[in-house]
Amino acid sequence: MKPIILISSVLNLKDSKNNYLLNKNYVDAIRSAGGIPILAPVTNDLNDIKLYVSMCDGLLLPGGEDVSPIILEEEPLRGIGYINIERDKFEFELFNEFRKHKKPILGICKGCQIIALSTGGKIYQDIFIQHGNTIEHSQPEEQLDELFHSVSIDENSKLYELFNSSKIRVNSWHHQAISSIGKNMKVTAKSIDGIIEAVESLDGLIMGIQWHPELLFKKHRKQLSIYKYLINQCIKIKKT
Ligand SMILES: [Mn+2]
Repeated sequence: MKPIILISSVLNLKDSKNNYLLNKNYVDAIRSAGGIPILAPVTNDLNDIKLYVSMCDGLLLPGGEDVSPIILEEEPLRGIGYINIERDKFEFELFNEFRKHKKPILGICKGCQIIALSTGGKIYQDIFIQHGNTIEHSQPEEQLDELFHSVSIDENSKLYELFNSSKIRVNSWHHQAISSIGKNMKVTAKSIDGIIEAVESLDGLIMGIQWHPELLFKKHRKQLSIYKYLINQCIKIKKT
């Protein structure tokens, strides 16, 4: 049976019509990689979250709003975008439950930062203010299916095994990033300015990617290997 992948889904804060929101490309990528996507709306009910986790084989934490400065215990910096603390809390609980049951997790963009914070790492609220000298990490939104900046990949990583290359080009649409990684995690890719662009857990069950492979894979097929990795890990876990 195909692995069932839970994807968190949130209210669209930009409209007042109470629509839930998830970019179709996440669903397309999970399906193309061989999984069944299930969209889960934000809840703070821990029992419901446990049920979700028991129903699903793996977790996809998608991109989204900025992490709340309340979660970070910091003051908001200039340029902060939409925040959604209910979503942040939901995704932390999802992460904890999936992790507790050793079920695979893929975090994209904001999801990558949720992974860092969930494992005891830290993030920059704004790389352009806090990191100093960076290259451009914000492509025009309508060009996110195009490759943009390069990243160097650690040869001792699952990510390297997927691309079989120590340097690839990726797209980029973020102003936050991981500043320090958490326990049992390692950095697997960086851009030339030192911004962390990918992480994975030492046990290989968690992968965090700062770029958006789901927006690239239709033109750049190799990028689907990141989603295939999640699905293959789920298949492997189910067999044991
Ligand atoms: Mn970037």
